[in-house]
Amino acid sequence: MGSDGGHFFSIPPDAVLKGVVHETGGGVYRVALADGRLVDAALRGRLKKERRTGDRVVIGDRVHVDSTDSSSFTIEAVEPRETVITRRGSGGRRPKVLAANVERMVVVVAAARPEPGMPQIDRLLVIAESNRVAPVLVVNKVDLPDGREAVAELETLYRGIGYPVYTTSAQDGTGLDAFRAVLCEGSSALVGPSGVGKSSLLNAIDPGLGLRVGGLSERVLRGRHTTVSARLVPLSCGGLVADTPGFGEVGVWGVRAADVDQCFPEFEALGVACRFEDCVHLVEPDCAVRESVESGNVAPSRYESYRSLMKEALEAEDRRGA
Ligand SMILES: Nc1nc2c(ncn2[C@@H]2O[C@H](COP(=O)(O)OP(=O)(O)O)[C@@H](O)[C@H]2O)c(=O)[nH]1
Ligand SMILES: [Mg+2]
Ligand SMILES: [Zn+2]
Repeated sequence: MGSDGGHFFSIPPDAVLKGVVHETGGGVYRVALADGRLVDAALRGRLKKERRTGDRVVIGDRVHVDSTDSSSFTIEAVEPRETVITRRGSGGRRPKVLAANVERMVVVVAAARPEPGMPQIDRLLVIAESNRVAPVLVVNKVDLPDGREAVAELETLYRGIGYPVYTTSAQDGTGLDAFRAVLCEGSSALVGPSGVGKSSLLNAIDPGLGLRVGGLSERVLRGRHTTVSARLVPLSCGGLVADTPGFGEVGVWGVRAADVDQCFPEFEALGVACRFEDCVHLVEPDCAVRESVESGNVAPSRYESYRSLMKEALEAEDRRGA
């Protein structure tokens, strides 16, 4: 299951400044130092090498910074990560770590415009489950009358499984107090398709942020800083929110076929009841999961998501000859 496989660098004794990476892009790392300063740092050579082999320094990383003079900073070491959010990179052969040390993943969809897609929600929830980051579902734009059915359906399905579901409208303020309380606690990664209102929600919760809404993304509008990949936005209430782009094609990384069912909590509850202990719930006789789909206790959309992820995991294992 998702782990970052020994991400540890020895810490030199003369590195005195500690901080958290808030923004990355173009080889520059913006670090919020423990003393309150926000500085731009470069990577020490051997970390650069690590970076080329795919294990990048990402937002949320806790780093040790050395300062040769008061205006030039170098990241000397990265502390072991408590959590990572990893997805499959483009091409599908490599993992892409989006953020480190984030406590929860907030999956944001819209009640309508754009219409919510359950396969996409399920994939994002599986990314959270497999990385052991607490999942939260937000259904925004509940002010839209054409989204009413979808809101009821999503609430019933995902609350039934046990996920926390928040219904919000950045437009009329519905549900914002409850959602604010979530974001103000610790650190969260906000993920979901573009246009669902992620920036609008952050602005509504913290008007001081002034994030761009609609159309062009922050990244495009910031012109020459187009390589900015992600950033951590500090809220005035104390929470940290990772604004992560690149969740268009949602690929899951690092879940073995035999473990996919562990990312579906409602199957886990039934798992012991299958006839075979190693049942993967596809064609086996006396499978409690398939029987629960038949009897209506497991949603067909969830089982479809499971089958689709199983297919991908099995194909990936075939490619690697596992
Ligand atoms: N009706 C309605 N529109 C919203 C709501 N939240 C955002 N929008 C609109 O949806 C569009 C996309 O919003 P944006 O915050 O940029 O979405 P993002 O791409 O997820 O960051 C904008 O036109 C917003 O004005 C909402 O709660 N209700
Ligand atoms: Mg946005
Ligand atoms: Zn089974």
